[in-house]
Amino acid sequence: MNGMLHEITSILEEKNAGTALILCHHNADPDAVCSSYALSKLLKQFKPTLKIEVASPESVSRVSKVILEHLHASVMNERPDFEKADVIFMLDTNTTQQLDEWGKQISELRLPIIVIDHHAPHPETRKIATLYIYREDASSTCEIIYDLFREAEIRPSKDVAEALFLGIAYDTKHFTLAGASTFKAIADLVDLGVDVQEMLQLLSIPMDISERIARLKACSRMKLMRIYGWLVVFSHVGSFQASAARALIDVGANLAIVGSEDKGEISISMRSDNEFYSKTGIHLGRDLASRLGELLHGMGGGHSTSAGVNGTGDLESAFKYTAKILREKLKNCPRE
Ligand SMILES: [Mn+2]
Repeated sequence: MNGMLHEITSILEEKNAGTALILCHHNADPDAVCSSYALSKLLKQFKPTLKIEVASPESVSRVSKVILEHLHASVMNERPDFEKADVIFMLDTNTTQQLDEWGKQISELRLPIIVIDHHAPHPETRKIATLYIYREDASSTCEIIYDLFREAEIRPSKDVAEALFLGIAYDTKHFTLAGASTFKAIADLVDLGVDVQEMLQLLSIPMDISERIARLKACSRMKLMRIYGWLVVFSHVGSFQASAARALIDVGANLAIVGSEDKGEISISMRSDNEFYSKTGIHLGRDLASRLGELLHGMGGGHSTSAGVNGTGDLESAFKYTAKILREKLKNCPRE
């Protein structure tokens, strides 16, 4: 991972870049907006004249809005002027589908695309990327950006340290998923003046009514299957699929698959508990989401216990196919 920053700055120099565009996935979460914020500050250190715009299709998430207000920063939601950009960054985003229609547009441009991410790389994204900075062991994209600061031997300002802290805290579910390298980074960030309690307070905004309703509906519509002893649940909601899937895991499922279908467009979120992953070895991103993505003529990917799929078709067939894959895979690892 040495020299990652050098590779980025070489591309900027080679293109004599005047304008850089940083894109994050739709409904951008704190890791996406905070890593974009920190990266833009880092790039400015190398080239103060560089114009940088951060954009995300649709809106950023509710908690991201609170954070942006705290940082006095903004993320554009209108389509950026791709034609004026010299280089495009994709942060915390492993498929172009997560950029909605912008994804197709940027893959048709002949611009260098630099991807910085901690989700399992998607082959299509690899194809369009000029440079792909990926670390699966990183807790978050913010942790990768923090490493870029260290590589540059640049001390992050307090606001950048706060942003990096927030992205890491969010993606590690308040550090329950953090490993040793993450805690070391956090200790450094605290030394830079981050007030931990103040930052955690920013992240804990009450859930809004529509998300609560989506979670409750997901529970009431849930279909429970026992596959070789594993509790697998399927459900559907119009929005907040990821939140609903998390809720179903909290309720007691080993694996939760929650979809939405709108005029043939399908989007599915899946979550599993740690026991499911450690005992079955089923990696949701690689073993389920990407296969389902192919079936739905779309894309799927993600982490071991958290993944998503976008595509076209009908939800019922998608769920049937998922159950079929699971029956094949779980045959050899029943739950005692
Ligand atoms: Mn992330």
